[in-house]
Amino acid sequence: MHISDAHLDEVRTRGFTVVENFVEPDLLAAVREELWTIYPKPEDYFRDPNKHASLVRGQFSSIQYFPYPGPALNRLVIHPDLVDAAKRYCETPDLDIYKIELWGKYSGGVNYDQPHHRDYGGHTLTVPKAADPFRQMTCFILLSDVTLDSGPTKVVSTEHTKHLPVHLGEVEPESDKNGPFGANAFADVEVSITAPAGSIFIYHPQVVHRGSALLGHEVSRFVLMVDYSPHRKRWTGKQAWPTHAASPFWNKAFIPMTPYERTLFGFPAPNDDFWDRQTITDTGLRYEAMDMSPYWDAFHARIGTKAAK
Ligand SMILES: O=C(O)CCC(=O)C(=O)O
Ligand SMILES: [Fe+2]
Repeated sequence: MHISDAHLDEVRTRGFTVVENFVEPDLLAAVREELWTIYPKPEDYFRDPNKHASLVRGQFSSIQYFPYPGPALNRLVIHPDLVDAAKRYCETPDLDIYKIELWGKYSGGVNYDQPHHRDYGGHTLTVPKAADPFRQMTCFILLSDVTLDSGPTKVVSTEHTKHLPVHLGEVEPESDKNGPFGANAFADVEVSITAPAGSIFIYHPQVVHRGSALLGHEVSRFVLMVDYSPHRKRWTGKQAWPTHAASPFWNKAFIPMTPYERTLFGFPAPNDDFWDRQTITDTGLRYEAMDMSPYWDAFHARIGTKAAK
């Protein structure tokens, strides 16, 4: 579903927004089917949690990085409406996807409560620039219904935090149980992000928030986290895609993308002067099934020649 300008303005003015029904029902169903090739179905998990102890050893133990085994999750990270929203939020088509994580949480094992914190410490080497309207855009796509019982993210509107120095609040969420703001800070004003599966929660990495405990009996929560930013800020980022290109799923995820979608991962656009006869030929050998014609066409247009028939 299209993400309106009003929703993006909310991210700018109060730090976050929630758009329900963001993922179409068919795609959501396909994504959920794929989830069970990665995580145990909740009923299977709760039949014998000991069998899956590695998933709940720590808060972050179950996180899985892009790319994924099936096509639906891999498409969801570049959903056209998400890319469109990122273009409008960042006011440029020149974007990076700088983090993709899938996170399944199951109740009963680990306590997912976190202190209030800001995420930016792991998203930039500097501090966020207050005057920069083109911020990093961090998103949680909810893949299961999130209720008060199933560990909603708790968020604090920036109106309650804007007087606090920007450096305050950058912590590893697990490392300091009280957090930099003190115990129970913002308890009265935090908002629980409860929403049905298929919703998207968008915020930015300066926003104070926390993960919360899964309070219900035998409940679970699944989210896909996808973060976008304007390209070329070398001090920002989180994951280096060449590392993930070693995954057995990389080719399946990457080859079907359009040339523009590949640029979101740092791949050179067809008109980039990286491309010459050698690089187009050899990249085509590396990615055997990739259609290299857009790269050839742009190359020939650049040097003023016709493609060989
Ligand atoms: O899982 C959540 O709801 C939030 C987690 C979080 O804020 C974090 O790990 O930085
Ligand atoms: Fe966080």
